[in-house]
Amino acid sequence: MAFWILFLVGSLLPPAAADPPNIILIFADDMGYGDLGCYGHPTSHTPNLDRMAARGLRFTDFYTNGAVCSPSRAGLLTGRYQTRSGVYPGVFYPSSRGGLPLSEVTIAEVLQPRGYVTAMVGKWHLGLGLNGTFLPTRQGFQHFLGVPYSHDQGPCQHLVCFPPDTPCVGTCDLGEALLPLFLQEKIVQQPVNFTELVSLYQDFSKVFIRAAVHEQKPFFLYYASHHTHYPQFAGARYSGRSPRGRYGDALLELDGAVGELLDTVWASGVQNNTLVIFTSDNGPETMRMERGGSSGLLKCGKSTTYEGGLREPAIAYWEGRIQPGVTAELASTLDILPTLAALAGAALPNITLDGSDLSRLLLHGDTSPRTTVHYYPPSPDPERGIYALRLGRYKAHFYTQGAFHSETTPDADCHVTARLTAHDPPLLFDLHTDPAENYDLLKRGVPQDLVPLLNKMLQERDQFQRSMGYAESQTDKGKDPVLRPCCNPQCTPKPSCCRCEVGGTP
Ligand code: CSN
Ligand code: MG
Repeated sequence: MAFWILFLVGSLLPPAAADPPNIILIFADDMGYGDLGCYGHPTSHTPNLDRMAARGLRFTDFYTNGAVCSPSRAGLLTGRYQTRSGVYPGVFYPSSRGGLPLSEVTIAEVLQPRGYVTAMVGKWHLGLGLNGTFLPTRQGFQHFLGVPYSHDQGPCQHLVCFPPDTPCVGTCDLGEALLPLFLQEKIVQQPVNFTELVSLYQDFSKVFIRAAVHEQKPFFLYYASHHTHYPQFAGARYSGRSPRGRYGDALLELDGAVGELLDTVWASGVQNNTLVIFTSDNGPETMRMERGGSSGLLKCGKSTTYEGGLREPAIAYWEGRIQPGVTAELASTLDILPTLAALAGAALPNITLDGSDLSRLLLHGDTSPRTTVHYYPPSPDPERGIYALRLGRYKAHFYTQGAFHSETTPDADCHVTARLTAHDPPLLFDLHTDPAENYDLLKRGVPQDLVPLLNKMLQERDQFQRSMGYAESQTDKGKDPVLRPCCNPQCTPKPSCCRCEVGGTP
């Protein structure tokens, strides 16, 4: 009886702004729409993410703003298109001069003034710079343990990968520094030991959560996993455990990590005041064949503007606050910053934002304020602008292009040999009846009844392009070998002497 009274009173409480919720934002790497058990993969084992989906809200139509890593992460953390922040074209490299400009305002910087403690663990990929100029510690994260870029951006045959004690498959980027692990702004391990990396991340995350709860401060944890980017790896606990092979084991390790984060939240008693969001940065690298991800029924993958490049699995879980279910409402990584700001009662930065507040969708099942999705290729330019536009259920492609990352599947449209092609009239798909983008509605010309829709889409595209300001490119600022991270800066010959064994581990 008392339980039910408390439950009723609890459900009548005012929105969370009065009591800022804890936030755990989990970002997977190169995971496709079809990779999770709860999105239909037959041999992926993802019990924890599936449980989170069953107890939370699972999105069918959730998008990222970038078809590759750095632009996607810039969009997630700033709520702004990569074109506005300058995180284009392509991605950052270990010795890139640029980074996410410090003038950009990240979610961590939005939440800190509301009293949040902030931490990031995992893959950053928004720049390193001279003396760590662009590290997360300079972008609002009080605590950081992780790697500043992709784990294939170094000679990966030196990494201990999978199964434990065997070198990684492939060579990755030879000539770059051995992969460094940073604690705050200091390298504590080089190269990274992948058999232990996730357990280090778990210890760090749990200590952070428990300390914040103990201090009675709201926390923001950005957990950016290296899984399931190539090369695949997993610790002893998960190696050889999945029927899906090496990709499956890496995914299983990520799923186990999610389970441990949720267990820590429950064990700390803050489950009713903690929002957990899970999604991924971009579609799968099908070029890796069975070691890459899957976009399921969607067309193509990473680096393309087909659905497989940008539509992602996404789950929002908040025990007792978000009604469990599945939603087909439109949502984007760009919406996360304004949504979290609203839930936390934090002020928005005084700059152009590209996202919408989805808090009423999450908490009350309202329709999404988002009606459009703009699809940028990895190398946007103001001449062409967006390659595709989604308006409601319809998607128009103004340009299509295959990509190296989307090689090897039977669909030739995805391959690098599918050159940049302009479409006028655009290709038009009804994503409700045809989510796989198989049947172009304008294949035989423009039917009369679709003229108003087409005009509306062209108008929306023009309006969007006019509103877009292109910042100076940060990824095109070139590289400087001096910027390559080295734990042992005085050593020679570089970069091979940059090697620090255990002892320095956190
Ligand atoms: S990404 O993957 O960082 O997850 O997007 O590891 O686009 O040239 C992408 N790229 C290395 C990568 C290079 C990556 C590129
Ligand atoms: Mg990625």
